[in-house]
Amino acid sequence: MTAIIILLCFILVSVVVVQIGKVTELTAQIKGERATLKDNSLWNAWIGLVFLVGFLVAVIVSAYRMRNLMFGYGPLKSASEHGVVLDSLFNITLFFTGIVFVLTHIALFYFAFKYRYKEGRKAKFISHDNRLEIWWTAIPAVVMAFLVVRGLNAWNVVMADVKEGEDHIEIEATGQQFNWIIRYPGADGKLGTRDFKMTTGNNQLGQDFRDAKNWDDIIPGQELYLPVGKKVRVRITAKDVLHNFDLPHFRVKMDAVPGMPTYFVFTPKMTTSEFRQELRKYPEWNEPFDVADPSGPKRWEKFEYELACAELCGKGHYSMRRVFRVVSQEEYDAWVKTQESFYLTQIHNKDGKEAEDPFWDQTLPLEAAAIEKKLSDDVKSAGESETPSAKSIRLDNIHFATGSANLTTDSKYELDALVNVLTKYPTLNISLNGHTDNVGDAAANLELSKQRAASVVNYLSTRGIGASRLRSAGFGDTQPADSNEKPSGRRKNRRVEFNVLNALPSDEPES
Ligand SMILES: [Cu+2]
Repeated sequence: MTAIIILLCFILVSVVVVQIGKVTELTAQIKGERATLKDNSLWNAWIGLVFLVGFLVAVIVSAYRMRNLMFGYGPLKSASEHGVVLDSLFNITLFFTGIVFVLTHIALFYFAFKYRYKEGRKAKFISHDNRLEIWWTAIPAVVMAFLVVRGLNAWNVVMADVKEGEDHIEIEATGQQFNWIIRYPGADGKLGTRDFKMTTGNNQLGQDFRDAKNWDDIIPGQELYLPVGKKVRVRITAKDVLHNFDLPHFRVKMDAVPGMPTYFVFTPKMTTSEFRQELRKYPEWNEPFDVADPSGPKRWEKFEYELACAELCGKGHYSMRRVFRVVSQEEYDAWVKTQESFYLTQIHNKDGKEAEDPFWDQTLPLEAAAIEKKLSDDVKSAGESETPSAKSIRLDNIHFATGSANLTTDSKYELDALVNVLTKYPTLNISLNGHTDNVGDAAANLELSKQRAASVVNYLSTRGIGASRLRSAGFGDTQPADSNEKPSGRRKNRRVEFNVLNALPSDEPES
């Protein structure tokens, strides 16, 4: 319906324009060409002047009214250190182009007015004027040189990379249709290497897990944090098409180019809550965030620093929005502690990820602390529990050479953790139980499971745990924990468990 009305209006306006044209032609014929031309040019000249004034006033008024929406003005001051340099660069450019903008418009309409048609006036043609040529080449050249030099200076300040050994954090942003994969370096402060040939459905970034720097790398969920006052270097890449890493409040904007890593270094100088307090001073930010809920939170309370993709990379482009929260160093450290390593939680020794895991069925040194914590917690709850199943604790990180009772070297992390737990609870007595899968001869399996349990007991004894506290038993394939049909089930069945034999006194030390 609306479309039909718009179409009708369009047709009617066209008819009116054609009719006005016809009437003008007729009057011209009646009054004579010359007189009409004179009338028309006087009208045009005055309309031009009125337009000039109206236009310039509108430009100034709208810029003034919209100033709080413009970066660098009102509340939207730069939240990063280098942003101030860029904002001043924009201001200086705006100053010079503003002068040119106003002057050329005045000249354009003023000359149209001054040199409107007058009877008997002849046009004067200047074929060449050296003085004019020099002026209108020299002035823009000087202004341009000034702007370009300032721009180059700003570029050198803004794009300066971190120096060798300079304190900073490096994160990585990989653009893909349609989200940003953000990677943090974990406790070692270093991002692991990537190889695009290693990209799989499970390993989206193609992280090379043979590189120990990858082991603790974090790929956080929706929430991203940065510490205030700390230099951040963002490594920027793309997996498919051009994207653009844009943090407007920090004046950070850089293309993410497939096959060509780029970077941006910036230092956030205002936390999210400080920026909110700044916005709070402006009435438009005190309006309700949700118009349907006038008593709900105000706009300033819901403000977040946004990461956008500033490249039209496809139809889901808008959905690449992410939020960065800038907080104090302490809050940032606390957040990092809650984040788990992508490799350890998603790939390492996880069912079905064997192809991606170069350390399959092995335990890594950085797992030791978590293993000990889990063992200690399990023993504590086993000591408190009455149910027999809770008394049995599986040792996930103890491995043997195939078909033998020889412990692999990486088993020491969990064995040492067990030694520490047994030392922590001096009254704790345990029984170690070996189990196998059902591959091969049952009698041989039974024997192997006994030897394996004994080999764990042997290790614990050599580390100073009294023999009276330890028992061992083997059950072969008689007590499977899972089906023996699949490799993953058989893997679960090959195991050493221990049973907590006595209740722990309630005055045992807290962890
Ligand atoms: Cu994009």
